[in-house]
Amino acid sequence: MYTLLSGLYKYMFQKDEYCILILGLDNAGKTTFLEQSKTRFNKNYKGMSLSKITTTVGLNIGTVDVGKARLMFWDLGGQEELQSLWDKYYAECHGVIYVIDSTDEERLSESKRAFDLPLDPR
Ligand SMILES: Nc1nc2c(ncn2[C@@H]2O[C@H](COP(=O)(O)OP(=O)(O)O)[C@@H](O)[C@H]2O)c(=O)[nH]1
Ligand SMILES: [Mg+2]
Repeated sequence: MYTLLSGLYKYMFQKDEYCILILGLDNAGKTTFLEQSKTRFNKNYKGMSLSKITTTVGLNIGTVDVGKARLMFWDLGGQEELQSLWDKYYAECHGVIYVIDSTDEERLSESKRAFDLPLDPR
């Protein structure tokens, strides 16, 4: 009976969890995207003022509930020395969002290189 009830409870209330990586160069707008998503989808979340977002050091994790799914966003630092860590996270994640600052034309090629990086044979 317990198994039946706990199974029913899980079916009704437990959310499927998915991990989504947010990648891109530093200053591309990754943390801003995450804050905007949290503000939009989490009812009681009072988003931090966009002007207060500073450079992400290490990993910034945010959770967003959409319907029956719980999305865990991993906002990774985009600085060059951190880019080599990106592929360590691929095995753990279900999806990747790659953020590009389309107004920063000077860094578009750098962004492409970083995007291609994990595909390089080592
Ligand atoms: N105008 C404008 N500024 C943005 C946008 N997204 C991010 N920014 C600004 O770009 C800077 C870097 O954003 P941030 O989210 O910290 O980038 P991250 O390093 O990729 O996490 C911040 O000053 C943001 O306010 C956008 O869509 N439009
Ligand atoms: Mg950031």
